[in-house]
Amino acid sequence: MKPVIGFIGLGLMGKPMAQNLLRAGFPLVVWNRTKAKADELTKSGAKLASSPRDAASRCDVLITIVSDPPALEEVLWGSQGALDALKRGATLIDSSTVSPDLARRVAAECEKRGIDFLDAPVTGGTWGAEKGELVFMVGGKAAVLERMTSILSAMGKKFPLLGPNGAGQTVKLAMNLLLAIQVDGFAEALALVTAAGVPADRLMEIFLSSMGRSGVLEVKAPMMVKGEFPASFPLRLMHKDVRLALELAREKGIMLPAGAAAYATYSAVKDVSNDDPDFSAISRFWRK
Ligand code: NA7
Repeated sequence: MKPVIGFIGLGLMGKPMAQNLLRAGFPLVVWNRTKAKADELTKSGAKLASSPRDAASRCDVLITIVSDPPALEEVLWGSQGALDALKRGATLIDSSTVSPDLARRVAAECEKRGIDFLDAPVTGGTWGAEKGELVFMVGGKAAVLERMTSILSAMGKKFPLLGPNGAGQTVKLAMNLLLAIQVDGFAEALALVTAAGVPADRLMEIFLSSMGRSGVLEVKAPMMVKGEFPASFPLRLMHKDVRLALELAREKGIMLPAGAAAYATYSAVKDVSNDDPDFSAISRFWRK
């Protein structure tokens, strides 16, 4: 019999992930702060929980994917928090992007309660979430990951174990730092040619056949040239991830000068954007 899965956080990423679990035949109990986002899932057969605590009490495996560290703390430890309601022997998988330090705190609290825990943030964007082709970056124990394979494969194509709890979040922050800097780099190149009076198309022509091209830029560069930024990965979340990467660097005593510069630019754009754009909207920094 398939385990009952609790799912908390039906945002851009969480909803398609939960849909894939339903499609794969897992019994699903969902909770989202904004209840309406659960409608499609409940129509397709998911049960609706009244709180994180209620979702946790009704499942064998709980998956959380919420915005940021305060949101995760709220769903786990808030007045209706999930952690105290999980059964001994249950498994918690957190796919939010948070600090490695918070992941280790969650792991310690789980251990006290006899609950298995994996930090398993994802990469692949909404496209990967919809297709069930996410890559999970996993921190935790191999035996726990092994038991979760059938669940993770309903949502993703790869789930390598990267080390003990916290390692998944560490690699995720490093990856997003890299993506943030690449997209900032293209935005600067675009600003330079445009300011110098050469049309953006000319830059694109060379860029797409040069060593400078990359997976993320093949998707984001055309959006930046057009000036259209529908959120696939919102700038507010990339801003949070670069901040978490810089905090981790400070904690470890290293400098990330390019990351710090990119953070300042993302911050400036975040402060003037009220439409929740994609992180490629960093190129707005140079718009008059
Ligand atoms: P979204 O689309 O912004 O979704 C965020 C989700 O987190 C959404 O379900 C929110 O509920 C939920 N949230 C935010 N704050 C809280 C609090 N305080 N309590 C409970 N639930 C909360 O983000 P994505 O799906 O793109 O990304 C999710 C994570 O994956 C994030 O860490 C990324 O960096 C990677 P709402 O619907 O707003 O009520």
